[in-house]
Amino acid sequence: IKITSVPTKPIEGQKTGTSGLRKKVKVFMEENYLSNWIQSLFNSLPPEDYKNGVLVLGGDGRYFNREASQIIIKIAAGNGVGKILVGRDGIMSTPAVSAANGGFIMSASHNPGGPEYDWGIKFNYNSGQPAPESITDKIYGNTLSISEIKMAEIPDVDLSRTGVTKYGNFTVEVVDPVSDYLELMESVFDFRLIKSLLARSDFRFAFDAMHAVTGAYAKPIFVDKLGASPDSISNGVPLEDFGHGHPDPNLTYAKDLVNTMYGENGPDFGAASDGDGDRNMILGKKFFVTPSDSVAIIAANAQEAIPYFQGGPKGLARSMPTSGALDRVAEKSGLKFFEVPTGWKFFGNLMDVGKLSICGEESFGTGSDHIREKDGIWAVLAWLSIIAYRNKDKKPGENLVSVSDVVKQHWATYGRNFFSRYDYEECASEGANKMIEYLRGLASKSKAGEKYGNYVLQFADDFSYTDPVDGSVASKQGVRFVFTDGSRIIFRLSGTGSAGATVRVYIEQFEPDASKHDMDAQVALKPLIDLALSVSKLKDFTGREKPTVIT
Ligand code: VG1
Ligand code: CO
Repeated sequence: IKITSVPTKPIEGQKTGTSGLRKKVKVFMEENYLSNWIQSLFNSLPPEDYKNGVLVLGGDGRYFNREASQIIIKIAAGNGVGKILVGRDGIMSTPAVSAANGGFIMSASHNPGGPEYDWGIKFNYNSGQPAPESITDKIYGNTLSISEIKMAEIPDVDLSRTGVTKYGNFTVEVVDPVSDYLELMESVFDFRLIKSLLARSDFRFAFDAMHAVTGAYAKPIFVDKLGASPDSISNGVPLEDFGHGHPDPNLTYAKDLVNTMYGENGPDFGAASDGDGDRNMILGKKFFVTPSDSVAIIAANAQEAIPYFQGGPKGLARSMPTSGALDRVAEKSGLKFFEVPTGWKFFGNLMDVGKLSICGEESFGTGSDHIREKDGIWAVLAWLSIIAYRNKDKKPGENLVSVSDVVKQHWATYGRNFFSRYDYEECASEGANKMIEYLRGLASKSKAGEKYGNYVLQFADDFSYTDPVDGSVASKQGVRFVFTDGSRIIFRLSGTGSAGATVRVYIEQFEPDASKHDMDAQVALKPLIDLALSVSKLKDFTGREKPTVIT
């Protein structure tokens, strides 16, 4: 094939955040913006990593993915990649790309899409894990010195039909995005067990794909394979603008599902996933499972309910701001436990060396070492497995063990970690940065034993993590104030936004007393939330009275 060298100039600001590069789509559509980043990526990898190799290309179906697919394919061919595996119509979820050993994912995840909104790209490599900072830093460096893009002169590839097309030494294969992933799920879970639950007339299931990528997976997996009724799937067709929605599965943005689950005579089990299919929200009848509880409960029940874990999980891990519910499971079952910075890329190394099986983040991310990304559908199947296992001997007419029963029993055994996150989206960057600097200063001067309202400080710091496998250090990962009763308040800035700064405040308090477990989290945490707001002077720094999203 003929390769053209396209001259280009560096473009500012192409630094990847917590999970890939994210900007307004208009920015990505500017001349050479996407091409520069893709070429810089190839410039950052040793040629033997990709020359004549296979890369996967997936995406969540958002606006601009069609054009972007063609650009990425041509640059990959221009740099000597041997083969590109593309999901039909450019659709393949983040977990499915990770399962296929990695490549590119065209998605800004939970950020909205469409001509006025966001676009993004993630790069996963080796065992399918998100590129570590050592690589993303190199890519950023190369975006500042790039001068040419290597483009193969091939026609646009028809992505609407599966099949193989060859251009000289370069091959494009358009694949069904579901089949391999479904096979993996069948090897992890007992599908017959789940099927028996979904077949019951006294159990109703609801899944909201939010017009995002899991729309392509929900019908083949839940309906065709597992026998759920077709009308249990809502918003099941991926759309370029997610039907004007914000594909973020939480109590604010997954409103329709929340209303259904909290309405009269609602389903027994509800779930939703985000833009690229790596997040999940789990709901019971009039009941919300916090993601921090969800991962702890999956970990505590995995061995009996999920065949993949029949030898017991190897180790457990969570991101730093995620509640300590998982810590208690690890402690009780004597499992190795790790606390890593926010973002899935920190789990992969631990999995690769066999120290970690189940992990999660408070941000609706749950997963295991079956792949190297968080996995929304996996989490739903894990919960269905737990509910199915608990009810497998129940006769028709007997009361089923519900989602809320499972959670409440867990709290009774382990205690409850009340948890909430306040997000202040699109704040002015200057004020937000100043607030974090102020808190950093405060934390470094603070001493154990100091009084903060009714709380006594155990320690305060800016979280830093040394990877036990490769020794790499990630610093400035969030300012935390940890009190002697285990309560925590944590502050960090989001690394996934496309405009201004998003301040995240995480609040957690442990409650061993079962008589208090039914309290509303917002009520139970009120004193600690007030303390967090006053300690940080958040109102003064950001001018914000109220958070944009509470989870
Ligand atoms: C957020 C979450 C983080 C998650 C990341 C990617 O990052 O807090 O836990 O891993 O999004 O999620 P930040 O920096 O905005 O807080 V997603 O579904 O890309 O893919
Ligand atoms: Co996502």
